[in-house]
Amino acid sequence: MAVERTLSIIKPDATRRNLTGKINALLEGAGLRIVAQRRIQMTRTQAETFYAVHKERPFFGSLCDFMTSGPVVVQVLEGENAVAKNREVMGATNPADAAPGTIRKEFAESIEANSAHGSDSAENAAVEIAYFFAGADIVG
Ligand code: RTP
Ligand code: MG
Repeated sequence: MAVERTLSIIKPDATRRNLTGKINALLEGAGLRIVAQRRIQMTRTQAETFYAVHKERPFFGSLCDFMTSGPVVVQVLEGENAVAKNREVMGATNPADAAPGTIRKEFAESIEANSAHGSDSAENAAVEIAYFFAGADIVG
């Protein structure tokens, strides 16, 4: 498997509880390299555009409220099989279903306030990375 990049977001529930470092330690411990990182306050438009794939879902409005409720840390992770590896480290969407040692099992508050986002395919990763980062801001 070639070296890949994926987009990760540390969500507002986690930044609020000062968990950025602990989450980064789990990511780095899994062999993922943080090759770009920025703390931002997402605008409503940014959240709605980023999660547009979910716009017909009943939780869409609440999800956009949550994602704009405080700062997030957007980051590009690099490594072998990075998309799948990041999702493995994050654990299941619902923390009740997440495996021990995963970010969501250790830190998530609920199915919505679940501490981390990770791209779900290499194709979506490329789109999501370009949404937040210019090429020159990623230093591998
Ligand atoms: P993500 O996109 O954030 O990495 O999460 P995911 O792939 O594991 O889950 P996805 O189905 O893409 O859902 C995106 C985010 O929406 C919130 N959600 N709320 N209330 C609900 O039933 C519900 N379901 C999903 C979560 O914040 C989820 O991560
Ligand atoms: Mg998703």
